[in-house]
Amino acid sequence: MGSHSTEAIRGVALVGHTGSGKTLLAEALLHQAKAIPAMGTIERGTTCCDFDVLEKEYQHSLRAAVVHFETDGTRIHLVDTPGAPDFLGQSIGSLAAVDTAAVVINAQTGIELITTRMMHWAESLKLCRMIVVNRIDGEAVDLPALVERIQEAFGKECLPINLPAEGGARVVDCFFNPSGDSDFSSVEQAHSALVDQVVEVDEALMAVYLEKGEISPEELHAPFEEALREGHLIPICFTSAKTGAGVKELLDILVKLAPNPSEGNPRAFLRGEGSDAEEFHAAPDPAQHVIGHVFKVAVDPFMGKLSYFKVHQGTVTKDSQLFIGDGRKPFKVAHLFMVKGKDLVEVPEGVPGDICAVAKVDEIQFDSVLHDSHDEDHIHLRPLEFPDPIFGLAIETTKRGDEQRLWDVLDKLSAEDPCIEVERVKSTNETVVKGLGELHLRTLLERMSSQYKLDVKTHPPRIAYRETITAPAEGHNRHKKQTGGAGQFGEVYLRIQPLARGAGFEFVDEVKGGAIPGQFIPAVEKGVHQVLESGAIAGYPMQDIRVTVYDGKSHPVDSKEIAFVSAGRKAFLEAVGKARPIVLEPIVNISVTVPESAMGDITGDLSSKRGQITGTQSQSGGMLTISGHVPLSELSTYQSRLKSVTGGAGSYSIAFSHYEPVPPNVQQQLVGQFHAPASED
Ligand SMILES: Nc1nc2c(ncn2[C@@H]2O[C@H](COP(=O)(O)OP(=O)(O)OP(=O)(O)O)[C@@H](O)[C@H]2O)c(=O)[nH]1
Ligand SMILES: [Mg+2]
Repeated sequence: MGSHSTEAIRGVALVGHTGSGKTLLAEALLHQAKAIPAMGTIERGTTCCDFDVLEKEYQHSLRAAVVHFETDGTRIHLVDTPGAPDFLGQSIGSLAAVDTAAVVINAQTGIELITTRMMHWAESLKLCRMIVVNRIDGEAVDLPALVERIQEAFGKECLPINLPAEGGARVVDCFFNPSGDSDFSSVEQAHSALVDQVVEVDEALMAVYLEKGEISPEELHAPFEEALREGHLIPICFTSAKTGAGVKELLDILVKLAPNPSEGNPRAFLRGEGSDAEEFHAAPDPAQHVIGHVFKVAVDPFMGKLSYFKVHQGTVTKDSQLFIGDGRKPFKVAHLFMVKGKDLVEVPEGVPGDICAVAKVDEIQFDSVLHDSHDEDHIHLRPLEFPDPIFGLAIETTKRGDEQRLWDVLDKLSAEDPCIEVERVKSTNETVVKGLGELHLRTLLERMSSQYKLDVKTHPPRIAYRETITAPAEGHNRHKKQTGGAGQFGEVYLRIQPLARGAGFEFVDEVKGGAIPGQFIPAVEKGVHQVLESGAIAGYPMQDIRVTVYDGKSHPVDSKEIAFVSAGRKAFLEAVGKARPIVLEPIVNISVTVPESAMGDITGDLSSKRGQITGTQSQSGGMLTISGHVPLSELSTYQSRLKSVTGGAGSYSIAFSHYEPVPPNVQQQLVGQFHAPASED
């Protein structure tokens, strides 16, 4: 592979709803560029990008795949991303590695949930965007209507750059050589709409255009790039990955019009930490220090850890010594690769715009910055916004002794996916894995068993209930034990009162005249804490309580720590029993985005789940976001419920809001299930 200048590199991510044909389109582009001898198919599991065993089985992309190829003296790095909502972590992560987001739309199903979300994500990252309407060979597709809907949803700056002809068997170019007939609006009209839009970014050119009435494609190049950069133009092109219609033209557009890394908007980095951090942009200059950003890590069964990074600045070679983030010790690259699906091709260097990989460097993490000078310590990519992992499963090993391995494997798997979180929940004593949906976690479990041979069982996580009191009360206990020689003696009087929700716990010592000697006060507090942690009525931690110890008695010989711990615990338990204790449950803020037509069903359903609606907001593309709060315990099957109500078009996110008392029947049930631990004295 020859070396390339940055100007001859393109970085493009294929993003969009599942089933729009991104993976097959990548295959068609590779074939068109003669990078593969024949096209594979999704059905036979022979594509370059869906190479993983599970991807072949599911016939869907589950991870981002990178391929590179050369055509017309240009090197194209293409990232094929998963479109299923459960696997968006890697898709969003991939946006950091490219200059162009090609949002692929299925001509038959039109604008879908992930189409809209990807258009917005790409816009917020200031990527140049283009829309590829794929599957135009399908039956009964109404492309003129689809173009109208695209313009309604994403603006008039979405303009066809080519148009389907002969019933979708081929496409005609509307930019370079606008001539011939298309299946719908006139090619000339499409051409002038494009030129009108492009010249709007350049007043001088606009004047020339108005005077001469025509402008050459060469003169349009710079303003075209500017229009793309500013989001003033979003070209629409048409393809069939299956028949090959429009594929050559798409490749041409990528070579001739997609921005090279110095023409796109550079990704924003931050130097420094917290609010002092300063934003800066890497310079796509091969002569400067290296700045690379890791947008994907994967554990390959043969190669070990593979880290994929985009070179944003400088030149990486096999001799480069690179630092990882703020780490002091550099690693030597030794083998530098470019990626083609599952194959790695060793290359001598990577320049700005290249996507490269290094193997077996365990310290590299997703989102690490690689650089070759301590001047570049403390820099990070401006954080990307990922959807919150809200679907949790408690997970445990089936074999005793496997616990540490479970943690190691979870560590590895969560490192590959920014939308997997692993949490040790102390209050429920569970290891909870959280992801974006049921399918997301199912594939994680399958990898655990196939790749790591670890057997686990799962169940829905317990809800983190809390206990508190609603009235002030007093408690007293005298602990007295005489066993043979030395005895145990301690006596405690205390008061408890409820605090504001969320205030936590306060312990006040008001003992006068040494009725309880100072050294035993911590023992009393310890006894109280034992109850706070294990709960008094239903087995959940207690909160929002003030405990004031105000009197007691001690014995010069028999008073011991253990006696005051016990007396403190029992006095507190007695007081709680009189203080009208209740169980609290977590309430979450929820926002549900659904097609407008589903609004009634969704609000009705949330109300039946003890939820409260606080607002609704219209979104583009006929979608609506409904906000409110609802008890977390009511949402255990919400994902599948939402899927069935909206046919898969709905999505939701939740975030903890506050605690509220559970209804009396739930309290009764929780208290009934609780077996208080037997007291040991
Ligand atoms: N008729 C027709 N079928 C297509 C075309 N492109 C893709 N397909 C088929 O559509 C299905 C989905 O294609 P994929 O390439 O896997 O779609 P994807 O966008 O990668 O889907 P995810 O990986 O789930 O996000 C497969 O059965 C493809 O063979 C096309 O242009 N025409
Ligand atoms: Mg795919």
